[in-house]
Amino acid sequence: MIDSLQAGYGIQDAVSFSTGKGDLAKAILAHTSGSSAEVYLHGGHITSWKTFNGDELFFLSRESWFEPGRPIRGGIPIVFPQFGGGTLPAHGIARTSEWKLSGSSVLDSGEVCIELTLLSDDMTLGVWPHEFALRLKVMLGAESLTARLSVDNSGLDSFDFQAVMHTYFAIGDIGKCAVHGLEGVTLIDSLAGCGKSAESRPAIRFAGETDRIYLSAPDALQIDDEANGRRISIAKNGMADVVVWNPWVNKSKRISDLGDDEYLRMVCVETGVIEHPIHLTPKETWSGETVFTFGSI
Ligand code: TA6
Repeated sequence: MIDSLQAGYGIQDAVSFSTGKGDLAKAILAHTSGSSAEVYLHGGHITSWKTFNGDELFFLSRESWFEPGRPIRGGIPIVFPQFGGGTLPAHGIARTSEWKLSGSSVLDSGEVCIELTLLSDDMTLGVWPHEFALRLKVMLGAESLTARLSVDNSGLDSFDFQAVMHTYFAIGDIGKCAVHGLEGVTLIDSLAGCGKSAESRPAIRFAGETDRIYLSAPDALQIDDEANGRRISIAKNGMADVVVWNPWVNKSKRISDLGDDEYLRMVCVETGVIEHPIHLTPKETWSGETVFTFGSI
C-alpha cells in the first residue's frame, strides 16, 4: 500500500508515505522552510504540525489508539456528520473511517498540498443512509497549515449535517494559556446544561473542566501558549461555530485514551458548523476551512 501511495502521490522532498503507529498508513508533508505535517489515511486525520525548528504544535495523546474503528486522540479529528452524541456514534463516522488519497501537489505559493477523500459506502450507509463525498485538503506553508473540508451530496435525497475540525493544540501549561476573540459571543456551556449566555471575558483561561460551544463566533481567534511564548492564530471561513474544551482532572481520568496528566498540556479550540446544520440537496457542495498560523507572543 505504501509503495502504491508513493508511486501515485509522492513528490520528491515534499510528499512521502510511510507506515505509522498501529501499522497505519500516513502521509508526511515537508515544506522547504523545514515545517512539516503528518496525516493518517485512518480518519483523514492530521496528527502532527511542526514548526521549521521541529516544535510540535498539535497535541497527540500518548495513550491514543491507532486502530481501525477507533478515533485517534489528538491532532484534528474530523467530526462528520454529527457533533457530539445522538443517533450516530459520538462525533460521527468520518474519524473512524478509512479515507483515500485523492491528490497531491506543490502550489505556486510553495505550500505542500494533499487531498484525502471519504466516499459513502455500505458501511457508512448502514449507519447514516445518505450518499456523500467528504474531502479534506491540507496545505502546509512555512508558518501556516490550512485544512479545507468539503461535502458533496452525491445521492438522490437531501441531508443535513454538522462538521467540525476538533483540533487539539499542544501547549506548555494549561494554567498559562489564553484564548482570545470570543468576548461577547453567545455560548452554550455543555457542563451547565442551562440555555445560552454570553462570554464576558476578553481572554478565556482555564481553572477547571471547560466545554463550551460558541455560536456564530468571529472568524479570527488566537491561542496564547504563554509557557512557550507561542501564539497560534486561527482564521476560519464558512465555519460559524467554535468549541473550547479541556477535560481537566476528573474527566481525563474517565477517558481511557488520554493520560491523566495530559490535560495540562492540551487545549481544544474547534471550528465548524454545529448550531445550524448544513442542508445539502442532491449535487450540492458545502466547504469550510480553517487556517492555522504560528508565531511568537
Ligand atoms: O468538543 C468537545 C467534546 O464534545 C467534549 O464534550 C468531549 O466529549 C470531547 O468532545 C471529546 O469527545 P471524544 O468522543 O473524542 O472523546
